Order: sequence, then C-alpha cells, then structure tokens
Amino acid sequence: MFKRLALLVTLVACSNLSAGQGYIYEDDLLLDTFPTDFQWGVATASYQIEGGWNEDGKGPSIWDTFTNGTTNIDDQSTGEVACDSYHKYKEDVQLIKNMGLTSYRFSIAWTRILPQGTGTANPEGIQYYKNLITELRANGIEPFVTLYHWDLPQALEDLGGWRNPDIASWFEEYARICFTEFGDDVKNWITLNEPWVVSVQGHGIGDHAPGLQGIGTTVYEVSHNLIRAHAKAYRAYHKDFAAEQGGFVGITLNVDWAEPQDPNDPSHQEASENNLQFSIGWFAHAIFKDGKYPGVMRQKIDAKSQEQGFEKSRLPEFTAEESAEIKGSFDFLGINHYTTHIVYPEIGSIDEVSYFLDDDTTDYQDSNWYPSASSWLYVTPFGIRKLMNWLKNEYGDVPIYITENGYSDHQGNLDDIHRIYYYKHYINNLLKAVKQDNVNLKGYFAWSLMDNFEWARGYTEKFGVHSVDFTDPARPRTPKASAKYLSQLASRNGFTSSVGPCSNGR
Ligand code: GBE
Repeated sequence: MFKRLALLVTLVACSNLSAGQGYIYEDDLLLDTFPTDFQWGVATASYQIEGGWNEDGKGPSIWDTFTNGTTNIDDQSTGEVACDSYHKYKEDVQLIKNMGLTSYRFSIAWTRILPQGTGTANPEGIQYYKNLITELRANGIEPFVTLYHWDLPQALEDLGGWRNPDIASWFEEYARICFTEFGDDVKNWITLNEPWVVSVQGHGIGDHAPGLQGIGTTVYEVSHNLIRAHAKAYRAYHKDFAAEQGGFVGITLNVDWAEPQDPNDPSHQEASENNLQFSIGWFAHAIFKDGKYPGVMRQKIDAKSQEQGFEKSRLPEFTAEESAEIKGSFDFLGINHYTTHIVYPEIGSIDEVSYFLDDDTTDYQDSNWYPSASSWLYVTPFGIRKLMNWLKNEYGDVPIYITENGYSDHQGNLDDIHRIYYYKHYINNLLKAVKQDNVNLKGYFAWSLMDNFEWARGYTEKFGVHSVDFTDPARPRTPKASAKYLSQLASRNGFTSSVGPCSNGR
C-alpha cells in the first residue's frame, strides 16, 4: 500500500464517473454552521518552525543530525533557523489572534526540556514553552500541545531510540515533566504525531530521521514501542494529573482515504478495508478497540513471516499487561488527513519482506485530480467525509479533532486560490459529516500557520496560510488570502451564503 512506486498516473476512464463512484465529483456546498463549541485552529511543529537549534541548553535531536551536512534534504537546508519562532513566538500568536482563531496546535521539542532525553531538565527550555503558553492564554487562544512531533533526542537515538523497548519509560518521564510544568494551562495533549510516519519513513524507507531502512521488520518493532509509549503517557496523566488539571490526552494518526477502485466489487471493498487497517488500524485498533493489532494484520503478517522463514512473526505481540494499558488509552482521536488513494487487491509477493506488500493491496492516485506541490497530495475533498464515517463505524462515537489538513504549493504566493479551494471543499465535507452523518467532530486545525521546514523537502513545499521570507534574517510573515478565508469560516463558524469566493451552492 501507498508504495512510492505507485505514484501512478492512472488510465481509468473518468468520463463516465457518476457521483456515486467517488473519484471525481464536486457536491453543492452545504450552507450551515458547526456546533457552537467547535474549535478552529492552525498547527505547527517544533523542528519545522522554531530554529534556535542549539540555544539555551537545547540538546541535539535526530533531525539536527539528519539535516546537518548531509544530502538528505532536497535543498540541503536545515531547521537551524526555520521560521525563527523560538524568538518570534509573540508574533506567531498575533497571527493566530488576527485570524480570530480559538486554538493553536504546536509541539514541544523534547530536547529543550531534556537535552539528553532523560535525567536533568533544562529550565530555559521549559521557560520558552511557559512564555508561549502564557502568550496564547493572554490572547484567548487554547493550546493543543503535541509531545512528540519527530524530533527525538539524539542521546536516546544513540541508545536505540524507538527500537529500544525502554523508550516507553523515557517517554513517560518526559511527558510527566510536561504535565507538571504546563498542565495548569494546557488541557489538550497529543502524545504522538503520526507514529506511521515515524515507523515507515523514519525506520522503513529512511527518508526521515533517523534514516533507517527496515521496511518489513524494524517498522513493526518501532510501531510497537510507539504504541506502548503513548499508553504509558496516557496512564500517567490519568493516574497523577487528570483529577487536578482536568485535561484530555489523545494521539494523532495520519490516514489517507482508501477508495475501492470498483466500489461494487466485494474484493475491492475488502482491499480498501485492509488498507485502512494496515494504515490507521495498525495504531488505532489496540488503543481504540481491544489492545491488539487488527486481526487482518495479525493473520497476514504471521502467515507471511512463517513462509519467509522468520522464527517469530514480524508483528510483535503485546503482553496481557500491555494490552490492558493500551486498550482505552484515549480521550480523543486526532486525525491528520490530506488525500485519497484508489485501492484494489493484489497479492504481495513474499520474496520481498515489506510492510508495503503485507496487506495484499495496491493503490494509485487519479491523474485527473488537482495536484499540489507534494507528489503524494492530490485534492480529493470527498475522501475526508468518507473517512469520518469509516472512523465512526470502526471506533464508535469517539471525539475527533482534525489536527492537520492542508495543501502545498511551490510559490508561496499570497493569492493562493488553490489552497482556498482545498479548505473550502474539505471543510464543507466535514460539515456534512457533522450535520448529515452525525460524526463527533470537535475541531479543525489547518496545516499550517505558516510556510516552514517541510522535512525531506526542505523549504521547497509550502503549506502555510502565512508566507515567510526565508531570505530575510527577520523572517517576516505575511498573511495569504487563505488566512483571510479561514478566518471568515471561523468567524461564521461555517458556511453562510456570503462566505468566500463562489459560495452560492458551489
Ligand atoms: C504531516 O504528515 C506532518 O505531520 C507535518 O509535519 C507535515 O509538514 C505535513 O504533513 C505536510 O507534509 O513513500 O509511502 O512513505 C508517504 C502528513 C507520504 C502525512 C506524506 C505520508 C504525508 C504521510 C510516502 N505521506 N504524510 S511513502
């Protein structure tokens, strides 16, 4: 699934697609509003915006190592300065305030709090986030804080990082410091951002830090420890902090919608289901259902591992104690969603040991869809509504936040009509999911507040609703048209007949 090779241009004829088939259609907009307590926000992540990479006692992270003096990043850039939010956080808060948004999702750099990953905490690093949180609160903006958005302390990587089972305790120790220091003012915590990406891109393909390539093996060890770590932090919060602080802890998972190529063919429906179980279910099933991996993963990976001559299944098992700790370790589900793939069944060869072959599906994206600057991101607004319904069916009525959703271009121009189109139609599909399908969606965070360090793509792909001039040491920010569009949606809490371009029905 989601093979890099499968960035395919499809030959599927689209001329006869009906709305029901789902590849290409544009519904009329629903002119209605979200529930009154709906949260509107923007999101960022520490390494992508902060800079200040070695200031005030911060320790090096795996992204400092991965970017520094290597060819891992397209434009050979790093996050050493990035948007300089380490110094410009007050301005960032004003950008959010000016948009009239109610919340901000940012992440804490573990290396600012614990430069060596464990042990002695760094008061200056703690102070930076206290200042940011105070500034947000003073401006009426609710912080949603991610504890881990990929910048692992290098000191812990040197001990095996996410491959070392001890990391669950290291993460708990770090999380407890954050709960203690910031928990009076932070009521919404996200343990991990996109453990799928940490596993697959960090430890499978290796295009992300720490750059390991164990696509059929290491990825499953790493995901196992990520889930264990998440659960430990969740349990620590509810054991020792929740009663006093009254907050909530969730996890953010990335998932693309898997559209069956032929929605009437049961084998294609099954491929879609399996694809979703291998992507989001890999992490969500144990947490939101029963403390175990999805049955289809257990069955397929066990069988393939045996045929491939492994002594044990490549998919580890949770102990009974771990299962009990993991099951139910959530107060909400955070979803990062961007795009859709068309999926059909294809038995994966066992000659090659790969996560991408384990699910016996293959996929592509339709070349008729609007593209973006990111090879993987095609504009498919219908997918987000189908996904919301799938999540509701699969995991019940859990509160959901869209913790990221957004669109990239190369130019970073201010009149960013493509991004407005994207937000308009994705958010309107979410509105339909809430109003017509009764999905329990609590809030929406656009990715991203501003153009920033886009990981292996450096500064070449821009997701911001503010542009940043990276050639100017002052890193000035300028709102794009999409910032104004989002602030209109937020101020009206949805769609009314006069919101934005082309809003009358379409
Ligand atoms: C988010 O991930 C990140 O949380 C955020 O930090 C980032 O800036 C933003 O997206 C924009 O990219 O060859 O099968 O591994 C998979 C988005 C590519 C989720 C890219 C993996 C999108 C999941 C290619 N996708 N990503 S491969």
